Amino acid sequence: MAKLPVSPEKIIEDFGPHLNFTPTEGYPGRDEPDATVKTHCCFCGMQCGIQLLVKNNKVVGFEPWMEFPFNEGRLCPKGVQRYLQDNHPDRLLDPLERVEGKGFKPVSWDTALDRVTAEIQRIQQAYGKDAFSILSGVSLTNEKSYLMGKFARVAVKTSNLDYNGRLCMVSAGAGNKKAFGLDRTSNNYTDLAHAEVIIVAGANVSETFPTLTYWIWRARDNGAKLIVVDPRVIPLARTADIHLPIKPGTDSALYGAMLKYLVDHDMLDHDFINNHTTGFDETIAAVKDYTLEWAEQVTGIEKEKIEQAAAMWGKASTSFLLHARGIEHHSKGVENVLGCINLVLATGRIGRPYCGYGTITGQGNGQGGREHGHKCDQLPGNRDITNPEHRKYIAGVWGIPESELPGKGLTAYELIEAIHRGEVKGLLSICFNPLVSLPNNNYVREALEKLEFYVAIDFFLNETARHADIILAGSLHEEEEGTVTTAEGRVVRIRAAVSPPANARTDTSIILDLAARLGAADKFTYKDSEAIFNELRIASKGGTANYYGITYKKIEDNMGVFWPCPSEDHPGTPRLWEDKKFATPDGKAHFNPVHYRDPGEVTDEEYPVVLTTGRVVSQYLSGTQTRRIGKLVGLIPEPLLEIHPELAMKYGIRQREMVKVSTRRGTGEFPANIVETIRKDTVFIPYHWPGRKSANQLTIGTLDPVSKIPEFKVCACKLEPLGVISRPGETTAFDSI
Ligand SMILES: Nc1nc2c(c(=O)[nH]1)N[C@H]1C(S)=C(S)[C@@H](COP(=O)(O)OP(=O)(O)OC[C@H]3O[C@@H](n4cnc5c(=O)[nH]c(N)nc54)[C@H](O)[C@@H]3O)O[C@H]1N2
Ligand SMILES: Nc1nc2c(c(=O)[nH]1)N[C@H]1C(S)=C(S)[C@@H](COP(=O)(O)OP(=O)(O)OC[C@H]3O[C@@H](n4cnc5c(=O)[nH]c(N)nc54)[C@H](O)[C@@H]3O)O[C@H]1N2
Ligand code: SF4
Ligand SMILES: [Mo]
Repeated sequence: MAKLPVSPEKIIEDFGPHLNFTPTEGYPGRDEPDATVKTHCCFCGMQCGIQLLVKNNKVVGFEPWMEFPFNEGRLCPKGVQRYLQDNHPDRLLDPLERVEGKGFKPVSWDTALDRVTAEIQRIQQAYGKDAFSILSGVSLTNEKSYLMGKFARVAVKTSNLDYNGRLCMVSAGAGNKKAFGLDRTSNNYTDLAHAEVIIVAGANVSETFPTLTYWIWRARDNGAKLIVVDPRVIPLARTADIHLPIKPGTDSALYGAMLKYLVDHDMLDHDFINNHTTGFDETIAAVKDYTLEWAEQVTGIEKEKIEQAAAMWGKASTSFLLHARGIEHHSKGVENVLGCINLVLATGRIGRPYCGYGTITGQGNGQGGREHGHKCDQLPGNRDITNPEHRKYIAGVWGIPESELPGKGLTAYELIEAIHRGEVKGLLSICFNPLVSLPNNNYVREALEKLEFYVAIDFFLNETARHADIILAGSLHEEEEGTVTTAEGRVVRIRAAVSPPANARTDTSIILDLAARLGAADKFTYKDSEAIFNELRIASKGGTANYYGITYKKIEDNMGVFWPCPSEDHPGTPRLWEDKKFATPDGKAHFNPVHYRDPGEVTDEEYPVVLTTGRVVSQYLSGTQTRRIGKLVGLIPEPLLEIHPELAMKYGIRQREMVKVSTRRGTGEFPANIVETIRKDTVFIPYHWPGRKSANQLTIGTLDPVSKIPEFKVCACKLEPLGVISRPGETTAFDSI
């Protein structure tokens, strides 16, 4: 049975070499590169600066970019291997067409794009404009995100466009807009270094944002106290002052009880509450019965620990509260987020140096991509598609009558439901692998089989694209110019280090070509990515996510610019609300009452164990990219079922024994990893694998009523040992779906 490593040395042993990468002169045997290109990692929202080494139009290696202010050269295991996805033998080099029963054959771009155009037109003529849908993704740059929003509304003229951020940041986005009127982390991460108390709730920072750990360690060096809320003793929790091992799905009870403690002990910033907020009285009324005893019973955390955490938070003079998907992937994700924000507002620790709050954005361009219009309810600048003023402004920028701008469409999982109902008949996906990433994926597969036409744009043949009629060979991050916005809100430059190989094309040129074929050429006349960005600047002007003052040159000169940046002479805004003028209509920050309620599915006699899902350090999302990089596969070749020794003993499960895990949606088989670092009533499975290794065979499609995020973090399961010990390597990471 695995022992709990406790010493900081152990953590450094586990993750240190990757966190403190030392620049090298070059690799033995590597030719002198033709060029060194300063750009950013293609993976998570940290968007670490990196230099790619280029030889003969191929990325052949990397060097740290020591000057980039956030990561100062540090990279994680994915960052140091990311260059290996370039030149991969699986790279799509031609458009492909399905040959029924025989797989795919390469076709010319004209054949592929003509077929896509004809199918969009056929489906829309037969069933209406909204019968053709689009799913997009936020590994795409700001330029491409903006382009997809405009393409859907102006060229395809459908309201049914949504994106993979719907599985990621939307609960935080909705909570942030309700409370602050604006959706961005309040301070840049260097402010963490001087916070007295840091709460990290539902974020496995050491594995999912490894380079951010550095700033938490800086704070620890300066004496900061650390509180971690997670059902598992994640690496960050091993050295925390307080670890709150919460029962999945009960966060809002914890934050409610902590708020009541602050009120009962008058640990409040009355001046801030009175002058800069609304809704305090209703909010404390909602938690009046949330005693420590009640919270202990609901959350499974000892009441003394809750009390200690509340007191530690209440006494601090500076603090940072960070959360990620652990509290957001819930049918009450927005309520959990609001519960955290209430703690921040009650103590008035926002809009000041070293006092911050924020969700840690997940995907590479999760921040910028959620601002510029490929959400079904949103227009660029984080405008609202149902607001007449916002519609009028964007219709003006796009040169169409407002009446022609489609309205609000369906969210990602609701689109799958609409396909089942026969209302949606066609799909274009770009940068999204829903068959692996959406919950209840047997149901998703059935939907894909019902589509009359499906086209995917990707550089690898992902599991969903295997169901496509046409696949368009698109481009990698390092093959197009553009910008992304980091989790801090810093807009940075992505450089085209190389051009797409063989007959692959840039995503942008594919979309522009399709727009022209659909008869909208005059609305899509950009000569390059910078021209798209310059239109985005105008479209975002006056919105809450205001990029108007940001130019490519300004980004390059400053290694990034923080939005909001309303004019070209404005320096950008690393720290928000220092003037205490929040972005809400009344200029105040809003408390929101949160009443505790249960998750969508709770355990019972038949399904007695809580199942939660998430990530491991070496794999990224649906794994399309990282399951193709040998060294990353080698680190963690397959998903393991994390289970506590007592629970394992109850079922007679042995280390590495295959365990059948069943829920009301499906069944999977996973080798057990018996660890003391997880609650005794909960099991954890990472979700990066497809087919019978997929955690999403098991998860539930319950959605948050406001954000429509799926409840990936909690459902009920049962366990059955299969009597077979798994030997790593016997099963492959590419089992098809
Ligand atoms: N290595 C790696 N890094 C990544 C990614 C990746 O795929 N791989 N993806 C990126 C993206 S898009 C995202 S969104 C982020 C996600 O980053 P995180 O949110 O940090 O990742 P997860 O593993 O999904 O979940 C975080 C933690 O939530 C805990 N948890 C589960 N249920 C609950 C609950 O009910 N309450 C609380 N408080 N905690 C709970 C889990 O035990 C887990 O440790 O990571 C980004 N970085
Ligand atoms: N059970 C469970 N499920 C989850 C989660 C969980 O915690 N648990 N987390 C959810 C979260 S937070 C997220 S963000 C989603 C992510 O889910 P997805 O968005 O489906 O995951 P990706 O692997 O990013 O899929 C993106 C696809 O885009 C392609 N791609 C990447 N960059 C580009 C590009 O620049 N151009 C083009 N054309 N294609 C590109 C990749 O090759 C890949 O095939 O998964 C969600 N699903
Ligand atoms: S922390 Fe994120 S952005 Fe930085 S190297 Fe790792 S995956 Fe890339
Ligand atoms: Mo995400």
